Amino acid sequence: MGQVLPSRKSQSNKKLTKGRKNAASRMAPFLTNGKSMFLAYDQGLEHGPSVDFNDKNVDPSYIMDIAAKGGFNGIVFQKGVAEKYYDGRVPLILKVNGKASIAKGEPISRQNCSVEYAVSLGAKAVGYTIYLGSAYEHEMLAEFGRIQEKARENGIAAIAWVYPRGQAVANDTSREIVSYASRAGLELGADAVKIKYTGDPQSFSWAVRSAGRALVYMSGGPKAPTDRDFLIQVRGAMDAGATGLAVGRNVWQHEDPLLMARQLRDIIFANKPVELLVEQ
Ligand code: FBP
Repeated sequence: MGQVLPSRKSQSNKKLTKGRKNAASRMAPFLTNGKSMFLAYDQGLEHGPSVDFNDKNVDPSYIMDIAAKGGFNGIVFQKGVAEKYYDGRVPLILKVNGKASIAKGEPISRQNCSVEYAVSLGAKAVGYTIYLGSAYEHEMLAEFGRIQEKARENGIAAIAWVYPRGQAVANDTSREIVSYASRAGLELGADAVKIKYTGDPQSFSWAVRSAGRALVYMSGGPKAPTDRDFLIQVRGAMDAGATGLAVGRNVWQHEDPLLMARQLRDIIFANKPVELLVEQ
């Protein structure tokens, strides 16, 4: 009897299933029961040490330790910091572009590290910032396209920081612009998008919806006046369907970063209300 070959339909279904499974599995190193939190530490390049750092957090070893002891699912470094300080305790997301804040004008952030080099440093994902709406948007869209494909070839995730910015952007946290950012991430092939919070769960849920199967991470922002203020934002993002949070300053500028990390874990993984964590 001749061999029974699988039908063309079942072959293509298998390919489709494999493609979808891969999309989820690329982010798997960063997920705990489908949720996660990342510690971001590229502000030394983005803002300069005198703006954000103090005697403690200027030292990347201090941050590596917070990431490990605080139960973070990922640490975000530029390559220079990764080369000298990454110790493997937490999965690495390597930022492959970045810019300083000295020059003003329309923002552009260009690639400074190859995907292959990121992999050689231990990265399980690459991160890339796109300033959507900038006069140089086209350059970043094209570059992210190449990086996303290289990430696929190397079997790692591509995470897009999508920040609408430039003269054309009047309000970078409006429902319209943030959902445009998250959708752009999906359209461009990002496995996950990191976007600003819109200010309330209803409007943020449209941004999550617009991202489709791309996972959504809320971006932390400057340190909030109180813990409660920040935790309310995180609670809102999670209620809106976010996968988690990518945070920097609100953790490592905190006088007790591990306390803040524990409160974030309580919201993200244990689904606790803010009222149970901090006093009114
Ligand atoms: P924070 O939680 O400190 O805001 O970090 C998130 C982040 O995306 C960093 O990765 C990046 O350095 C910073 O924000 C960029 O901030 P901005 O472009 O808004 O100045």
